[in-house]
Amino acid sequence: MQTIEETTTISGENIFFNFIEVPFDKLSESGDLIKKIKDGEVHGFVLKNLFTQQEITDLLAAIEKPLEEKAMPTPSGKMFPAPFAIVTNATERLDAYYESIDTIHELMDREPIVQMVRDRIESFFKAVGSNYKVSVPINKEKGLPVSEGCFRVFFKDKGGLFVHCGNLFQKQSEYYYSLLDHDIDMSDQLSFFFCLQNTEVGGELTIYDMLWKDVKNKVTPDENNSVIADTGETIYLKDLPQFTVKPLPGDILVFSGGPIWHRVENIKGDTARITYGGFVNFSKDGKEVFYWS
Ligand SMILES: O=C(O)CCC(=O)C(=O)O
Repeated sequence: MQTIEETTTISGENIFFNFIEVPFDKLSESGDLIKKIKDGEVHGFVLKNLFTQQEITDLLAAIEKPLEEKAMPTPSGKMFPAPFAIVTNATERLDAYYESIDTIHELMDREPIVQMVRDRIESFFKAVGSNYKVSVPINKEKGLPVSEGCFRVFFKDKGGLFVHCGNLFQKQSEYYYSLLDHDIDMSDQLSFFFCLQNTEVGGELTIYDMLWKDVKNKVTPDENNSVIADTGETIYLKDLPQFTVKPLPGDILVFSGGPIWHRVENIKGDTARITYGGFVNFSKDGKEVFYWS
């Protein structure tokens, strides 16, 4: 049986998708959770305490200055390293993306706790899967792996992260995705992130009862109240069944963020919300797992 503390991250009157919480010591009994997400048996899971509170404290201390000095500003906060969204089909954008990746790798060389994030995420994907080969896709243009993850900071009253789904990101970043080597099955990518710091109020991840197969458009990329169904109908988010997920510091969430529309709620507390995450999918033969950001 789950304890009360362990059930507080997924909230709502009706949890209409199969989102579950997994205590860390039950991970090995839970089967191949990422395959279960891909197959639609599970839609998301929060693995509790992938990182200890001490590790999170040390990590926050180690990234404080780099986040101040090296992160890329975004409309609602900042990101480090720069996300793939900056890679439009201009060579200098790809160079900027790689400069930012170099910066975080230099930080990892200096700060073992930041390198630990990279190692832990890799072993996490090995442990949740069925002993897959786990790697980061190679960018064909550069012959180098792309970024393996990204710190995301959201500030108070900047709107959070506007409603989206991973499949929309793929459409918006077609060029970046076209440069990925390997036989990756890009359909319905998964999302992952772990929480380093929650804000006092707000910042939940809202999951909508709305799928890419029915809805593929918004009026503008930063529209945050409505989407446009394939029928042409405007759908208002306030009218949709929805629930929230708020992983606690140290917890990691993996979910079917490719097809399921979701958003990060506006940050209403003074403390910034900080996560680290990226995206995941399988090779076409289903034998390998790739993750990137
Ligand atoms: O890191 C976050 O909180 C944002 C997660 C998200 O929206 C996504 O993975 O698509």
